[in-house]
Amino acid sequence: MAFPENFVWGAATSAYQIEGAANEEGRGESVWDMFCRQPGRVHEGCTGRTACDHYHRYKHDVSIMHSLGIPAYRFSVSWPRVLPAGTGGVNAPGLAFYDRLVDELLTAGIQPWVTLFHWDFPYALYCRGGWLNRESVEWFSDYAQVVVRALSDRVTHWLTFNEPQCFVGFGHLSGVHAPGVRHGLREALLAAHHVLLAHGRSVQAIRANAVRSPCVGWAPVGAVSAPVDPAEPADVEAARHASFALRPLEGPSDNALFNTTWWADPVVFGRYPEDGLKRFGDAVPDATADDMKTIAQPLDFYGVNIYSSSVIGARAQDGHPVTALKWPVTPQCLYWGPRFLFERYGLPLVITENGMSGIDWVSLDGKVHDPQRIDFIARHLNELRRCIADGVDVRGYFHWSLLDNFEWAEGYKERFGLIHVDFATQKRTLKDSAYWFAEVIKTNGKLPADHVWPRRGNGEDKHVI
Ligand code: IFM
Repeated sequence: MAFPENFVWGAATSAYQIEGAANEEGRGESVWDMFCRQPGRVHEGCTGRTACDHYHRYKHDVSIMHSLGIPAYRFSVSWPRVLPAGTGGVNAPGLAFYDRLVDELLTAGIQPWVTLFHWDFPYALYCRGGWLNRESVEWFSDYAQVVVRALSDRVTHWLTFNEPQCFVGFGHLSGVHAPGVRHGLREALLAAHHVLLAHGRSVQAIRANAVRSPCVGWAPVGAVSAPVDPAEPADVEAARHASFALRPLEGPSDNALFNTTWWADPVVFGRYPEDGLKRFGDAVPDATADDMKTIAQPLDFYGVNIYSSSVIGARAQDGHPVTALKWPVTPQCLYWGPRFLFERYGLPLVITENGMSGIDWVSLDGKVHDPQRIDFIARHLNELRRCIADGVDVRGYFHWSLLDNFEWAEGYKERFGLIHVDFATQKRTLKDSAYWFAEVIKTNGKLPADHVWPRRGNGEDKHVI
C-alpha cells in the first residue's frame, strides 16, 4: 500500500542551523549569536557563524534536492536577516536572499514551505524585553507581514512558530537554549502567552496580506505517548491521557512547558487546559477573552514535530534502542501521536519534522553508510502509513533534516542530515539514506513492511555532489 495521492514528501531545515553568513549583507544579530558567544553554553564553543554556508551554497543545495526528487522543502526565514533591529527598516539584501531561494526552488519544481520563526529571535528586541514585552506580539506580526508581502506571490504554505515548547521553555525557564535565561514560571508563562498571541496575529497577517491563497499551520513539538500494549485498552487510555497531560519534571534541564496542551488548546480551542491552570496557579498571566480569540485563529493544518514518545502501560518496558543523541527509538510515535492529535484537535496533520541523529562519517569508499537512519525512517513510515489507513488525516512528512547542521547547544556533534556536511570543507556527501528516501518519494512510500536497503548499481550512484 502506498501513501495517499497528493501526500507531501519533503525535507526540513532552519535558518540559523544552516545559513551561516551571520555577519554578511546587513543581517542583525539573534539571541543565538549572543548565546554562542557565552563560554560553556554550546558544545565545544561552536557557533552558527558559518554552519552549512547555505546562504552562499543554496543553489547547490537546491540542485541536490532536485536530483533526489524531493518535492517540498521546509525552511525558515531569519527575522534579524530581514529586519536587523527586529522592527523598522527592512534589510533589502537579506530579504532578497529568500526571494532568490524561493525562485530557485520553484524552478527546480520544489514547493517551498516557509516557517516564520525557528528560534533566531532578534538580539535588538531581546534587549527591549524580548518575548516578555507584550509589544513582541506586534513586532512579530509586522515582521510576518513583511515576509508575506515579499514572498506570497509564490509561496502558499506558511508555518508560524517552530516548537514554542523549546524556545520558550528551554530558552526562558531551564536556560539551556538561547537566550539562556532561567526565569521563574511566571515570566516563562508570560513569554508563552505573548508567543501564542504572536502566533494568532501572524496568522491574521498572513491571511490579510497573502497574494496567493495561503495554507497556514504551525509546528509545535508533539510531546506524545504510546501504549506499551496496544491491545490493552487501559494502556491506550493511559497513553492518550499522558499525551495531553502536563509532564512530571524529571531533571534540571526539564521544562514545565514541554507538553502539547498548554500550547495547542489555546491555538485550537481558545482556552488554556484546566490541569495547567491548576498546576501553574497564580503564575498564569491574565488573559482576556479577546486574547484567547486572537490566539485561536483557524488553521489549515496542524504541523507537528515528532521524534519519539514515552511508552506507557501497566507492564514496564524493558529498554529500547536509542539514537546518537540518546533519544528513544519508538516508531509507534508516528501511529499514536498523529492519531491522538487528530482525535483531540480534528485538524489535518503534517509531520513537519521526524528524524534521528546518527554516528555518520564518510567511509573509506567515499560514501556515508547510515543503515540505522534508513531503518528508522522505514519503521516510522510504516507506522504513519498504518495510522493513515486507520482514518487519520495526515497530509505530509518532512524529514529532519536535509543537511547535517548546527544542532543548537549540541553544536556540530549531532548529525541529523540526509546529506553529510564536512564542516571544514563544506563538501556535501549524500548518505545512503538520501538515496533510499528518494526511492520512498518516487514510489509514494510503497515500502514493504520490513525495511528496504538502498538499491545501487544503476550508474546514478554518485555520493559526492
Ligand atoms: O534541530 C532541531 C530543530 O531545530 C527543531 N526540532 C528538533 C531538531 C533536532 O533536535
